[in-house]
Amino acid sequence: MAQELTHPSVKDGWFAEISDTMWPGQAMSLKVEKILHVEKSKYQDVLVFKSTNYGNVLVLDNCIQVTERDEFSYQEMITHLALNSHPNPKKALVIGGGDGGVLREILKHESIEEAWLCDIDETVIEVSKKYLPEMSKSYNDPRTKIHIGDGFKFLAEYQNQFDVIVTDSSDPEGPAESLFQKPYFELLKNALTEKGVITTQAENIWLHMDIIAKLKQDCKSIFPVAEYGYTMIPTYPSGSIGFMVCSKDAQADVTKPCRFDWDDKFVKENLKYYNKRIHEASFVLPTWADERLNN
Ligand code: SPM
Repeated sequence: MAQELTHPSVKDGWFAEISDTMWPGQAMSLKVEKILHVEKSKYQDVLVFKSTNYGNVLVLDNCIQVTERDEFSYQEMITHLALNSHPNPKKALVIGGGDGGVLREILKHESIEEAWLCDIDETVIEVSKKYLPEMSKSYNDPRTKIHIGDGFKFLAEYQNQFDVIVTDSSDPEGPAESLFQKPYFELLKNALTEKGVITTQAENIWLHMDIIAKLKQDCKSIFPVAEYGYTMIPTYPSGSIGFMVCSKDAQADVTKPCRFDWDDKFVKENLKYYNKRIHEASFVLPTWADERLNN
């Protein structure tokens, strides 16, 4: 009989997400039904487990990346806030995002001719294909192009190429730290076409205001338009996560969709979180956060 898998973050049938630096003194716990996969990839610790109430869960370096139950909130918002802020996106790129969820969302836009994904860790892609089939289904789409490698290096080779770039990174400690710094945003800008738009995951207002304020300041010094919006998601620390949305077009107002090509039937069948009203509402911040970020 195969031996049951174990992992140091799972004790007495519960997974606990502990980080003394990113969310000190608090931890998200999920009840584990079965550990499905444990691996040290070339870059990180990879864990997949079946939870009792949130479906399959992908954890990298002890941080929850996605659960099958609430992933749509993050993937739809990080993608459609950017794509619907561009007048006619044809070529899009995801940096990170190996689970395939952002790719799936990009391909919901009919105008998209090519959707590129650059992730450094092939193991994440392979594990997602096996345990997160609904997220990774777009790897079979003929418009998808995959590059395994470092996002920073990949971007440096492209100029004026992509209409939209989504950075679906992990948190700014360890390997993803450089993806929160100014030189990375310079590269993003150079890789964009004339009216290009980017989004990047931008952490939580309750926990990471200093990181977000610095990010916004840096983005503002590079892009004429940079706005912070957020979404609700129960399994990320403190229940929400933000996005920085930037445009190269000084006339763009990314807080409102500049187009919305889907009819009601498409929305009902394909979108569970994003809609026109939530696009606008996601940029309305609580007073204390608004004062810090927008004044
Ligand atoms: N495609 C989804 C991948 C998620 N990318 C990482 C988001 C990081 C969120 N920070 C908090 C993570 C702690 N659970």
